[in-house]
Amino acid sequence: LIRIPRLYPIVDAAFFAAASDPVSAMAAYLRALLAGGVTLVQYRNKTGSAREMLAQARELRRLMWRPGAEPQYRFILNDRADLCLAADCDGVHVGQDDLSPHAARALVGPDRWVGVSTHNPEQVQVASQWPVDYIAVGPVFATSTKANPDPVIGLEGVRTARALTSKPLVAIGGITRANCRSVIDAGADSVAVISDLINEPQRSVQEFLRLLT
Ligand code: TZP
Ligand code: MG
Repeated sequence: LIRIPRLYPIVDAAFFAAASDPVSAMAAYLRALLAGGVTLVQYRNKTGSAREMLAQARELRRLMWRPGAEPQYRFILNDRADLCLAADCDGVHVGQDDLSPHAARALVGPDRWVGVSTHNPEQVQVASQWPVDYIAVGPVFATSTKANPDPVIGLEGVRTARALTSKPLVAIGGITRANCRSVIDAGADSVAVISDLINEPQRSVQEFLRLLT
């Protein structure tokens, strides 16, 4: 069983698309997250080409490179196990429509992390039997970050998921500094956050970490 940090920020390329140099903007953002104390990050890009995604992942991955650091720093790629290998990331996060966790595991090997998104108790139960390092559940609260989100599961959905698996549980969707404590108290091991870190990333990370530890 892995040990997962309490805060799991996601760098979503969509929030940086309007910048004159999106890669530099994302790099500055990632540096600020790291300065705040983050050790686990996911890179998400729902619109870029594979080529673009690989180039950006490589660039950001470099900033997470902390050999020998304890706890280990990990850079996880959303959706694409193939690009996870190509950019030598530390893991891949797959959804219900990406490569199956089994196929992702076969590609990335035993040491990298494989995470999976689930949206209801049945999916949690099934994922619990899969070769994944953690299970994400959500959306916990309403979110405008994800296109066509599944129905909100609420804190009750987190409690239900907790009862169904002993794997590390990551909660996602609409999680903010105002509600993150309740999500951990409902049984999540970690909270994945996109929008509530965007303004003042370093300071926001520090506030999250203070609330969650
Ligand atoms: N999956 C479920 S909700 C979500 C994803 C990727 C978006 C989370 O973003 P935010 O801004 O933290 O609600
Ligand atoms: Mg996906």
